[in-house]
Amino acid sequence: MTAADLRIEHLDDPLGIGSTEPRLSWRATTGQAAYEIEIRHGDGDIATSGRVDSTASHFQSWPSRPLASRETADIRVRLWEADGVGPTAWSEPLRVEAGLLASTDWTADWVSPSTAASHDGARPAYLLRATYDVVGEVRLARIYATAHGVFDLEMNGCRVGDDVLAPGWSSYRHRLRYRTRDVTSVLRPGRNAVGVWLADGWYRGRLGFNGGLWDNYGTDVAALVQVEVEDDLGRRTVPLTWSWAPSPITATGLYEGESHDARLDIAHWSEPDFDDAAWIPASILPPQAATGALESPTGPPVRVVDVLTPTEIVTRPDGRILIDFGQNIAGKIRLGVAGCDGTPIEIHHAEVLENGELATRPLRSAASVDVYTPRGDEPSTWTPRFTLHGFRYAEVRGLPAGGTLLSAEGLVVHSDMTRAGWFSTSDPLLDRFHQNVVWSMRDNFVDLPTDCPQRDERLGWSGDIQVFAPVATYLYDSAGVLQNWLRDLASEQAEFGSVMNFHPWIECGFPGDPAAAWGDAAVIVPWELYRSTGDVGILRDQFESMRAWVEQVHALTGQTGHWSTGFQLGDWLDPAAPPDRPGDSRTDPRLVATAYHAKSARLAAEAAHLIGQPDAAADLGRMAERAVAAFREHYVSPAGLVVSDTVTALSVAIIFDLLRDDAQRRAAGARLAELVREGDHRIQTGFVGTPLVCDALATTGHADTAYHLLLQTETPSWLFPVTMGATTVWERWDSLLPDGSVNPGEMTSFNHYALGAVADFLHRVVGGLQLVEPGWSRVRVAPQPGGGLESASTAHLSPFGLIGVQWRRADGRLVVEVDVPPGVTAEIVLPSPQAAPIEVGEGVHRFACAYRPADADPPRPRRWNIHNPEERRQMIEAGVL
Ligand code: RAM
Repeated sequence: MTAADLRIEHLDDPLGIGSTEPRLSWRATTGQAAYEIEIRHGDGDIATSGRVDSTASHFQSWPSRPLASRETADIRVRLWEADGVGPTAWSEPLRVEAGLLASTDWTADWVSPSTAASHDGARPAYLLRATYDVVGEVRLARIYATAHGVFDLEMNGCRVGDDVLAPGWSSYRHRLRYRTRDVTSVLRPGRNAVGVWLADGWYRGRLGFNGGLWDNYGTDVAALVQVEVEDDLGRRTVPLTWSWAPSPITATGLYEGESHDARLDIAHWSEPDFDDAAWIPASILPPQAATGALESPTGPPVRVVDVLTPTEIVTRPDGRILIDFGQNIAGKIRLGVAGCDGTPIEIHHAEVLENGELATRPLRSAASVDVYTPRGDEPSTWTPRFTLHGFRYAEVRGLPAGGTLLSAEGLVVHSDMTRAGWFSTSDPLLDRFHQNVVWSMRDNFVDLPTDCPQRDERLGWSGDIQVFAPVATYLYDSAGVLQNWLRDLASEQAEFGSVMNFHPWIECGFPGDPAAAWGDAAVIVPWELYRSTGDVGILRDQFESMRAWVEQVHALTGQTGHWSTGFQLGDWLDPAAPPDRPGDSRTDPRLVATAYHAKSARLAAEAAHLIGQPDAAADLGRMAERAVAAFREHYVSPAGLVVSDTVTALSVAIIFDLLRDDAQRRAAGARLAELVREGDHRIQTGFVGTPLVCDALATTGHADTAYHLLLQTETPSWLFPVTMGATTVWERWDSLLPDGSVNPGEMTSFNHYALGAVADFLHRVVGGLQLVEPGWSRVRVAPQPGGGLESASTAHLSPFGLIGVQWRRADGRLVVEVDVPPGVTAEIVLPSPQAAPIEVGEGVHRFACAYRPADADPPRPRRWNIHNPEERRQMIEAGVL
């Protein structure tokens, strides 16, 4: 037995951390009864926790003095087993190093090549360079860097780090993240050079819809780069004098795309002996131009995490080359060309084709066109540096006669999170749907959780992540990314006096009014993070924000609990709403608002209780009671019918536990099943009802109806897009209409994760893996097979290790296999009335029970599955394709 996978906070990178007393986690490879943590400080000081009799192995407090800025420490852990065996050998040490923790640690200047720019289109990127001397041997070198804009670093001609679009997007008025890099091995005795590529990015580039806004955070682009070395003169910050020059990137914007003229490339520009006599001195920004607090990141950087090769390349008669990457991604293309003559080559992007051409209308004003001008005819490879597109197809235009496309790759770009959740079944359509959910999450976790990655939007919409959070935390270790976003939410909530409908907030014409389901992200996202990680610290950090939101809504209800006035987004994108009025749902938005108020007040009360604030818990608890009473008074009939009489209204009442008793629940469940059947098992819900309906059916005894809805392939349904060739989750149920044309709505994305929130049902009910104790120390394995599925499996990489469940049907029996890591207890509840619940611990366990599918309805005719080669062939034969 050992302590493995030592970790601090929610970080994968222990260099440049932002906390002085980071909490420690590890995984015990067998049962742990006690532990000891040892901290060996860089100056030789050693502290230990002593033996602590505890099975806890996550977020344990720092047992030593606080770290100072730049200080290193080696952490080791050893364990004792339950029967007194121990201590084990010490774990491998984890070296942590603090970043710059106080604003006074920053002595470098903010330097800028451009303090104002015109608004007539995407602006260029700039190069900045400086040199410095190192005396004697270099023992250590660090760069601490960030920017107003987006930046890449170079040192002595080498790229430093592999992050993309650093420092990412945060609410820069409040918080700006910096990165710490170890450059010890890059430095040489004598003269060294540091270089920066710098462009507008989110800071100064165009953001938002309705034409968007420029200069959102300032009119400048600037870099803050502090280089510290330890050489024969000791540890010191080297003085840097910066100059700048225009870069070969003549225009670049996140929405617009990037233009790079390789004839303007400057060889060796970040090397020490480069002649920069013609470069222009950079301006030094006055101290008041600096943005909000400089912070170390809470999560991983954005990187190129995958490289796709095309599934098809077609050259058209007019010379345009259409490339299909077979997968809708957030990213960029990497091209290899040769035989060119200095003519610009354009690369256009789109998520789908319409009549064989790129469908670019859904991009709205995000042109997404890159332009690469090679130097000449020698082979060259290029990828844009500071832009990002949401695309599956790219079209290369303008390759000159004699030019050759040597290669084309799709670079997948997003926050480099660890994968943590898997799901598959015997049904290829359902599996492809789940893969689409995973892809939509990846494509929309480019530093912050966004609605979409392609059009002139890509904003941190709170409602979308609120409904998707349980899936996001299951599929990936997304705590670091979401913690960062929640800090922005809390800062801006304090600034504006309300949770906004997206964060970071920009004023591009959308109402900033509080709206249910969107503002409730302030409570529900931290709550879901707490559940998935077991980290009460997240609740502690976010509690003021959680409470402020609930109190704000309580005041809006006039202390009645009934939220009946003001702006609401309601059950957004109900399929019954006309394409140009996505908020016109069948469900009363006041019902949705009151239900969410009850849910958030209850969760906030529980959070208050968990962090030891009993008075706040009592207050919030009273608000919750009032909201529940108001919901019942206004929307629930004594017999259990729910006003609006819609799928969403009933689902909300059942899942948010707003009904009075079992009789009401039974009646609501029966009515819900009836509505779903009357609706021909097609979707009747928007953002609010969609994540809930299957659960609401299953928990009231209508799992068969849930399966029919889940496996429906006619539109609107989850699987209709799959049959149409979708590789991500669409914003609308029919973003592509059945005839293959693009939905006329001006808001038509092919990559929104919100409606994929039903994947939570797939993991918990179809796969059968349910979290019982926050942090996964206790789970319930309770698969509910159905829908004709022969088998299903799901797995989650919990803080204790991988938990897996798989089941299959065989000869009238159901066989369930469960994989339980040390530290986790699993209750097994087989879907058979005879089977009593069983409790198991670590190990691989196998169970079986008699099982006959209860599904009485005849199997439904299905649409073609474009992903299945055989069905694809049949489609071609039938003239469908
Ligand atoms: C759209 C977004 C998002 C949704 C809002 C209300 O513009 O794409 O998905 O949350 O509207």
